[in-house]
Amino acid sequence: MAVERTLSIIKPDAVAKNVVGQIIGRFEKAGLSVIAAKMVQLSQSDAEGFYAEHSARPFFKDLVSFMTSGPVVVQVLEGEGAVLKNRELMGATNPKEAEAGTIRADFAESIDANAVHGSDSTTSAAREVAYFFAETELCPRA
Ligand code: RTP
Ligand code: MG
Repeated sequence: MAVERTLSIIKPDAVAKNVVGQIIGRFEKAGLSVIAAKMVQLSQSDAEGFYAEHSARPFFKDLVSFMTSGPVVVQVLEGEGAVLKNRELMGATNPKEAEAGTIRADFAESIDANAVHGSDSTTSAAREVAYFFAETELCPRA
């Protein structure tokens, strides 16, 4: 399987719950490596630009409001099949539907406060990584 990069965000609810380390531990146990990381408070325009694909959706306002409600941890994860592997570790968008043992099943509260974001394709990952990090800020392992 090809080595990929994916953009992960630990959302404000999980930062507030103090489970950043536990979530990163799950990535590492699954063979993903953190190759860039920062904690940031997103502005409204940061969040709107990041989730631009959802701008016409009814939940967009709530999504932007939630993502700007507190600091987040933005990371680039690298590893074999990183995009799908991260999505599997995260679980379904709605924590009520997330498989047992996934990050959202264990740490998320609701479909809005759902603990983590992960790129949904290698194309999205390339855009999302570049949205937050300059190439010189990445420290590749592979
Ligand atoms: P994310 O982008 O945050 O990783 O989440 P996802 O791929 O699992 O879900 P996506 O469809 O991309 O939606 C982005 C975020 O919008 C909120 N959402 N609310 N009320 C709703 O029906 C609804 N649908 C999506 C969620 O917080 C989701 O994470
Ligand atoms: Mg998504």
